[in-house]
Amino acid sequence: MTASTHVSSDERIRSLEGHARDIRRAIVSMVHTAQSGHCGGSLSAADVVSALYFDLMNIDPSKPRMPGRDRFVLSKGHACPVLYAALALRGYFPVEELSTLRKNSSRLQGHPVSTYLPGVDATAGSLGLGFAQAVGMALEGRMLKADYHVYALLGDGELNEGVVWEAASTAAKFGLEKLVAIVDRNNLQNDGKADDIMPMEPIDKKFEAFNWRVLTMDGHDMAEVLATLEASNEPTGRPTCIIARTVKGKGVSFMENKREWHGKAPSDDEYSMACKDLEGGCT
Ligand SMILES: Cc1ncc(C[n+]2csc(CCOP(=O)(O)OP(=O)(O)O)c2C)c(N)n1
Ligand SMILES: [Mg+2]
Repeated sequence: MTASTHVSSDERIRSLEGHARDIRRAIVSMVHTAQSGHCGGSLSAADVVSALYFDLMNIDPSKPRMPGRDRFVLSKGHACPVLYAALALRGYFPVEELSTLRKNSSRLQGHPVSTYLPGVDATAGSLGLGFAQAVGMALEGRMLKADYHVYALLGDGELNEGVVWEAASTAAKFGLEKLVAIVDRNNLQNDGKADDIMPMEPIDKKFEAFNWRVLTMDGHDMAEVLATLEASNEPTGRPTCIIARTVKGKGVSFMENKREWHGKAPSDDEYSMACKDLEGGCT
């Protein structure tokens, strides 16, 4: 990481690692039940989402629209299993409802819809547009002199979208220092390696050239995740981009770094194998 704050206690870290494991189990379980959905990019984001929802964000599941709450925008909306899992486990809605993923009339559609489910701050799925909404939320916060932070999680393939860079310019122009963009740098998108489809490096230099502060972290090292997210809240007059180095499919050995697990559901046998990998079994 390129900035440091205090070192978190072991207890705090172990607890968040436990929540991340629960989130991963719920992801694989709901996609298996639905026989449809996105495991890879959900699993790569589980540690970051655990740290935000179970520690850092100022939120209250009993008041999902609390005006001063921190906002989380899952701009890579296809990875909604990670968001649904975190929201259910955090108490926004019953965990049993996770089994309705992608079913007709369910509140848990294949991409998140803010008017359907408490806790979903932005409707997203068309890549790039969630991030633009996050910039708008942070601009509103600045105009209202509010204290809340806006965290937007983007995929590395998502960075191909031109609107990302329009939104990044806007955020820098208005000095949106409470905006934190987290890039899930898992090196894959749906059709192959992110850098083969459209090379985006140097991502850090690109954001810096757009007048953002840039931090980097190992997105699966909870101590580093916590310290970097905390550092992102230091006021600098500029928005912050965190590049999280991650592994697509993290936690399920046969899904890790495999393009085909971008949007595929596990069979019954594969589900059993995944449960063995995810210590403690699946529900
Ligand atoms: C505007 C737009 N174009 C194309 C798609 C189809 N699509 C869904 S996921 C995806 C790949 C995303 O890759 P990445 O951002 O790296 O996500 P992750 O690896 O975290 O799953 C694409 C192209 C989309 N959802 N929106
Ligand atoms: Mg990716």
